[in-house]
Amino acid sequence: MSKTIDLRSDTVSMPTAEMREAMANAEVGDDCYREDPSVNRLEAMAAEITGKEAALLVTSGTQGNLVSLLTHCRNGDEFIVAEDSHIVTTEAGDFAAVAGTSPQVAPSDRGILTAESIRSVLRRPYDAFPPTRLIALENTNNRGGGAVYPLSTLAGIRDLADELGITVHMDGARVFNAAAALQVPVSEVVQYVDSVTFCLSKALSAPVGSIICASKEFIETARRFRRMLGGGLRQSGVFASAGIVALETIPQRLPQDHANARRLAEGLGSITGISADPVETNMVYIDIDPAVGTAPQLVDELAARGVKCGAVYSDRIRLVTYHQITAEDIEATIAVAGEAVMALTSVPAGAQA
Ligand code: TLP
Repeated sequence: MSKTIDLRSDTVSMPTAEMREAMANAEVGDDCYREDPSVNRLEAMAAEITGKEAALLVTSGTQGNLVSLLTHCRNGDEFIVAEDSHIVTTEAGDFAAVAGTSPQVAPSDRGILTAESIRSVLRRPYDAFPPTRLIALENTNNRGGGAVYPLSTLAGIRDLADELGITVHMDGARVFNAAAALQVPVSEVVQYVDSVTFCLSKALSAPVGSIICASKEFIETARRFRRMLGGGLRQSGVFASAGIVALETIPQRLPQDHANARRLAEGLGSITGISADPVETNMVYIDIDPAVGTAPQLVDELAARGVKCGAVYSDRIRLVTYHQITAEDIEATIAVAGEAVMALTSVPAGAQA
């Protein structure tokens, strides 16, 4: 196979020709003076799409989550979160190192919390316990296999947060995928949260950027924290313009990515030695039977045949679809995976690297 099929993440998605053209012709200004027309337009679009009062462009999902944590919490506060959440596991420990917060992990099913699971970890007010200030939800849930929060679950969590007088943040890096899966507008999904961060540079295929959407007051404070973290940019319209095209053109294509992911899981799951998790959005998680080999071994065999993906645990692999991955790429990947498993099983036991 000559073409490389890169399924490591939707972060490797490339800007479309239309995005590149918009970037080349972008109207720009100094965004720290709030004078970049492309940034202003992108933020206004994001606020409208999410149904929030205001929006703020940040450099990455990590920066968006960190700025949101800093805005919601004070040093010493705790936030409730599901195990394996990106915000805790994969953002370089910024919640502790920079925001001075600690996580209180609540049980979840595929990373999806419920009002009941959150209630189970609540503690009485006591001066030995950090004050619980925030619930942080991840939608879709990455390590949960791209799982989507049902709207009724979000409504229950909102009610609980109101009862407790605390706030709710959504790490909505892939909230457009969640909305596509539920077949509802994004505003319906995020109506239950005080703040949401979504990423332009993942399934939406823009080269750079994430956006925080929330109340006007929240965004004004968030702007100060963004500056504190070195995220006050100048002519950022050069990439905000690609974000505008992303919002205009990519969300309607996401159901195709989801169909490709479902077909990929079905094809891979039918190979002896591989089992696939249920697919809800654009992520496919597979487990490899230890009798066949380890996840890193299968990843290497696939890479040798032109398919890139990533081992997340010793027996678990993630593959992610996005708009440059075609239905033909999916069929080619399934065929290559069959060969890769065959190659592993033909190596005598004990001789594997
Ligand atoms: N996730 C990346 C890696 O860090 C694992 C990926 O390939 O999926 N929230 C969620 C749910 C994410 O999946 C990610 C990135 C982020 C936040 C952080 O976004 P960036 O990479 O823009 O800082």
